[in-house]
Amino acid sequence: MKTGRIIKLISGVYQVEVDGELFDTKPRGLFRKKKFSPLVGDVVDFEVENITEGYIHHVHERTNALKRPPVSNIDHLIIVMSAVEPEFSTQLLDRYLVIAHSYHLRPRILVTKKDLASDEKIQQIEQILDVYQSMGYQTQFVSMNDDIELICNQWGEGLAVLSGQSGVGKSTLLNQLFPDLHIETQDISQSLNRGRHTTRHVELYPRANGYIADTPGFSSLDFNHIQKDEVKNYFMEINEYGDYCKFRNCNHVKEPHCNVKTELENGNIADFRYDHYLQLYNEIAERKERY
Ligand SMILES: Nc1nc2c(ncn2[C@@H]2O[C@H](COP(=O)(O)OP(=O)(O)O)[C@@H](O)[C@H]2O)c(=O)[nH]1
Ligand SMILES: [Mg+2]
Ligand SMILES: [Zn+2]
Repeated sequence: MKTGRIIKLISGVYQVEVDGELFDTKPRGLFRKKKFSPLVGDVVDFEVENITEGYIHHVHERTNALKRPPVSNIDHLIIVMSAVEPEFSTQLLDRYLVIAHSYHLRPRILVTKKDLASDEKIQQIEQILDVYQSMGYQTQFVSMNDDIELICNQWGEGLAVLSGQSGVGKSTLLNQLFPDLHIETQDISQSLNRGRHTTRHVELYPRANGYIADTPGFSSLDFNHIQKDEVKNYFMEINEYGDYCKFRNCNHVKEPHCNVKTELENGNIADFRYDHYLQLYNEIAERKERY
């Protein structure tokens, strides 16, 4: 028996890496009966059949698992946003952050295409990133010609997953790290009109201190698993200031003696953050009424 990590799935075959060696493995029939499927990212025990093949017997307990994209045991979720093309949006960023926190992932923020942004735009984004840093997020603002390896080494050990809208430069980043891969990148015009046919497979690539994965991102920014009363927990500063509200279950909307409202007035919570919180809270509250 050997133990390794699933790095990709192609037509029912799980490729498992063990210290640089690759094995094509299949789950035993038992898994199919239990309707349990291994995920890319899983650590598995498998029985070696021959020099390159094997059967998966056991999947180790996961620290986390995403359905879309299907990947498990993520150590660093890198939310990739571009400065321009597509335009940087704190609204979109906040939605990615909420999803990440809802899966108990601690995200980092990486902004690309600094080289394409005007000085004014750069300054504006840097100010916004300061706001996120003050909440405790690690942020990076990069250009194509920066030392990507250095940037990626700051992420620490383990599996780093790049997630973000299409066209922000995820594949470009991977190509810079692994010039031999020739991962397909897209023109902006193409990526924005992308059909539903695009394969959404996840693949892990080894990096200096772990793995890195390119993913299509959380495909639909789906909030169905989140209840309206949970949203406040996924805005880090609102969550912290909310501890001092009069009511423990305060949603910081119209409740009296709300500390979040006080801190908003004092300028300790950015207006745009509170606005995005309220928007999402209301969207989810309305969604519930339809049931
Ligand atoms: N100028 C510039 N272009 C970039 C940068 N990063 C990505 N691009 C371009 O943006 C387009 C989309 O990139 P791609 O890697 O396919 O994005 P993905 O959909 O996130 O994988 C491509 O045409 C890239 O060449 C960058 O930092 N600077
Ligand atoms: Mg891509
Ligand atoms: Zn409150």
